[in-house]
Amino acid sequence: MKKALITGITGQDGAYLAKLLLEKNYKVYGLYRRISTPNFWRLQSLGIYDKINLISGDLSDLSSILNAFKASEPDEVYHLAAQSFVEASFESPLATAEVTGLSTTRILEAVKLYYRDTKVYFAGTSEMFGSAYNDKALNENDVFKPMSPYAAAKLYGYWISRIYREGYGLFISSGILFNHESEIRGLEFVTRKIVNEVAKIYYGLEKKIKLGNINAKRDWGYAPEYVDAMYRMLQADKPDDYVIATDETHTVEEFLKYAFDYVNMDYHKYLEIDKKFLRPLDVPALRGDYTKAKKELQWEPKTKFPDLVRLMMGEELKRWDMYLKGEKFPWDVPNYPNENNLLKTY
Ligand code: NDP
Ligand code: GDR
Repeated sequence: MKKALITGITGQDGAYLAKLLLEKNYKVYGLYRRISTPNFWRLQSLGIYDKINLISGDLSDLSSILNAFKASEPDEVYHLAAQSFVEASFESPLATAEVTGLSTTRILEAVKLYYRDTKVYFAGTSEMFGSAYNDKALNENDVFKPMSPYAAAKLYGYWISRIYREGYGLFISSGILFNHESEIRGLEFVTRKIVNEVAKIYYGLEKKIKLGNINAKRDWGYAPEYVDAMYRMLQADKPDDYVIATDETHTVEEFLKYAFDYVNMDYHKYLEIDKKFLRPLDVPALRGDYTKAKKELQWEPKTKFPDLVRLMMGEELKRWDMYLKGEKFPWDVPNYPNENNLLKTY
């Protein structure tokens, strides 16, 4: 039985990846950080919470990482944990550099020093391209021109991963993943924010939706398909970097329109532009060329933009309908780590 260690197990991708690896009969270990309100709702809502071996620790703490390696002895490490919200990186640039950037080196040092046969996936991002997009879909050879502390930190992680791969001969692959969304996406990201607000407006619980730059264009895919690409990268014969995307780009305004269309409402009546949601710098447009992943990993996206909006809207309306009937949201269910799946590392 193969063993995988996932950092960021409580996040969107961590949860979907854990599910995928369990289906492939892996023993799955997850590094999570202790926070005042436990955050295992995604693992619970996917029905896999009791099947994960949880290890408590923080990415900024080298001991946590070494302990997680020791407790799991992993064949594969999927390094997904990060301060992943671009906007927050302008508010906390140093913490972002530490967690999103430098922590990657902690993971790589653990591999270089003690676990040289362990394969590593690094979660790179289309944000690293920043302002490089010029109407041509971006591929692995395009230049990086990051536009946020988050993107700069990820670019550091990307390059240090390449340096350890080439310098020390380690199996380290980076995905350059474009935006991917789902029903369990964090509420602060614009797609989930939109479907959540539209559902509330539909049920009469809210009157307006406030957004920032609605002209920004993104290449939005469906998260469960993207974690499959991560898995494929670590099954390949050799480590490499891959763009994972849909090769389509849409504005935030289009996403908003499709979401309101789903409930037969006109978005113009509810939209308010609020400067509070503008960033000091914002990547204007992104579109990715996944040709290499298609050729070498036999990976391609399946869910198209309108279906993505439909999937997310459908689930969001269901949740608010449950709420109105007095039932709890998935994330309101208390879910403390229990003795059965919590590993002690000391
Ligand atoms: P999420 O924000 O949903 O999850 C981030 C995870 O990192 C959470 O589990 C979070 O824990 C954990 N984490 C944050 N800080 C620390 C820390 N100091 N120590 C330990 N764990 C920590 O992100 P996604 O699942 O959407 O993304 C996964 C990765 O892929 C991230 O690195 C992201 O930057 C990158 N990425 C995402 C894309 C997307 O569109 N989703 C596109 C390209 C790259 P907690 O739950 O406690 O907050
Ligand atoms: P992004 O995602 O920054 O692309 O990073 P986000 O959904 O936050 O923003 C997308 C675009 O929408 C614009 N926008 C708003 N964004 C938010 N969050 N809230 C708003 O109210 C709003 N109004 C307009 C933003 O300005 C931006 O242009 C995501 C994260 O998952 C990263 O971790 C990942 O690396 C990249 O995708 C690829």
